[in-house]
Amino acid sequence: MSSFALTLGVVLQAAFAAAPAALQVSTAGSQLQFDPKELTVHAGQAVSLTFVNGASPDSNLDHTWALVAPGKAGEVSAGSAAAGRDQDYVSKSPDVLAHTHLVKPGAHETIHFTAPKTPGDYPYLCTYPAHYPAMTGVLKVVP
Ligand SMILES: [Cu+2]
Repeated sequence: MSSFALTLGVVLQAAFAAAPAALQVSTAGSQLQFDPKELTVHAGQAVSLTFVNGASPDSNLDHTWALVAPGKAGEVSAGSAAAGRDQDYVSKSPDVLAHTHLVKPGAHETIHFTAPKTPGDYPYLCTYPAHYPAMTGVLKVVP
């Protein structure tokens, strides 16, 4: 390979790594489930994530989407229930890495955050009281 092609390859790779990830996750209709239950991003990548509450508008099923540190989903769920509706049922714990507000049925919210710099499996959950552990998934952060 010529050094030009090699250089071009490195430049393109860097450009793709820097491109923001546009992710979408919704509820599985009115079920207490996320769809999909697995998402993948690169470590340190800029992410824009749209969470759609696909529950029937007359269901009263408010939801959140929150990304948390590995192993902390249960703890964050409990802390979020204690946080109450005034805080959108989202714990202020530093283990919460990114989150939406409380999203009403039929509504959606787009949030922007930087993916964790350390590769690994990061849980996401709905922090509304008692929706965890049903409403959970994994953000796979890859190098
Ligand atoms: Cu929920």
